Amino acid sequence: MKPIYVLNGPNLNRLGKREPAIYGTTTLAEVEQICRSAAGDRPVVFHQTNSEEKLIDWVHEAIDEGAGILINPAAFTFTSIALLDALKMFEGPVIEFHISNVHRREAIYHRSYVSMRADAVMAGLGATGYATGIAALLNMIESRS
Ligand code: DHK
Repeated sequence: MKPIYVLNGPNLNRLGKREPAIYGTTTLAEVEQICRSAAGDRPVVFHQTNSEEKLIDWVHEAIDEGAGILINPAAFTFTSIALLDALKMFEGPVIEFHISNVHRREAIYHRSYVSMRADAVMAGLGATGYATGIAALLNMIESRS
């Protein structure tokens, strides 16, 4: 069974301590467990990086190996055409995920390149919302099979 890829961008390694009023106190390790529990029997490839290059490399790996992608690109959401170009090569479902409601924040967080490819965009559910994102991704995969 092909895995789903859960990919996380810059500064998310600091979850738990990073601006808790915005991102809560759930750590990245706890987010990983939330994702693995929500995925059930579906294998999960879970990564976080502060490097745009590494994030793109994992999208390339998903192109060849993955059934779906749930990605929190963090700040690269709003800056990276290279990440958008990589995601355009992925043929399965893509969900763009943000812990916070980016549309209620500063204007720099309002224009997403990733949304030009994403099949769905989730924002504001908090870190536990990753479980909802995983469930939605599994449904998308199932409905396409
Ligand atoms: C995470 C980040 O690091 C920010 O750059 C985004 C996103 C919001 C989140 O809410 O998960 O603007």
